[in-house]
Amino acid sequence: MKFDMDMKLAELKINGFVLFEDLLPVEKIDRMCEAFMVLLDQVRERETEIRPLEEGDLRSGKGRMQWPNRYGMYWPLDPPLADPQLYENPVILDFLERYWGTDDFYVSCLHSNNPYPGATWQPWHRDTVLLTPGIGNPRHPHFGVKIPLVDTTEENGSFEVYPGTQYAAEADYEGKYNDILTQPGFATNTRRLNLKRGTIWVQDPRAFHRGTPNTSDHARPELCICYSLWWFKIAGPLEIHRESFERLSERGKRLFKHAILLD
Ligand SMILES: O=C(O)CCC(=O)C(=O)O
Repeated sequence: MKFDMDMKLAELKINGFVLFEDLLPVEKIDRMCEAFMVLLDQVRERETEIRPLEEGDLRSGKGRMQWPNRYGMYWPLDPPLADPQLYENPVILDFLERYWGTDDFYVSCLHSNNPYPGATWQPWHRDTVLLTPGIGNPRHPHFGVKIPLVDTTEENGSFEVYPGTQYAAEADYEGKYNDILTQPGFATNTRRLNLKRGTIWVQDPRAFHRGTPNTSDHARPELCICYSLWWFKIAGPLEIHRESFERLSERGKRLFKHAILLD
């Protein structure tokens, strides 16, 4: 599969997100979705109240309700999700290497965002603190690589992003973006990411975004693999099973070098 990488880099730098369509076979995604939904449904049955942190065992679903009918879950690097086409995808690794100018980066989370029917609007937010107040930093050290497990639509709660806002760096606005953007008459220019499964997309976590209502009859599961430059640390744990680590390629082992190994 050929992509114009210079153009893709420009899209990420200018828009704060970039899509790589038809990167994964749909049949593979469907198999992953089936296995993933078993865990996610267990989390949904168990977690009936909003919680601040994911709870539970990776093998039976480590997750939480984060917003009404919207669940976050860490996923295990076990078959069929332990697939190098996800975490060691040559197109995505090549892309990140070009963006950062180094291959010294690692996987810092295996998480997922999953609105079920009944999920409502999230507030506009960014997923990171402002590292450089007053300066739109041209190189962010951390990205979310996202893999929708179903086609995402206006009905099932496709992701909404406000392109270009990754460079907004006004310290006084930080934490107040939802209030600012939802004022009557405030001019916005936003985009819904209605995606075919098989797409992998890269999200600059600084760009303003929000989850949208799921009015369909099915969940909208989406995997997130975080990649961080060697010096950047995030708060959440990255846990994988020791046998999953041992099955990894040399590159895979370098990518997961900071993972906590569970016996
Ligand atoms: O995946 C989505 O629809 C939005 C998720 C999100 O932005 C979040 O939970 O912080």
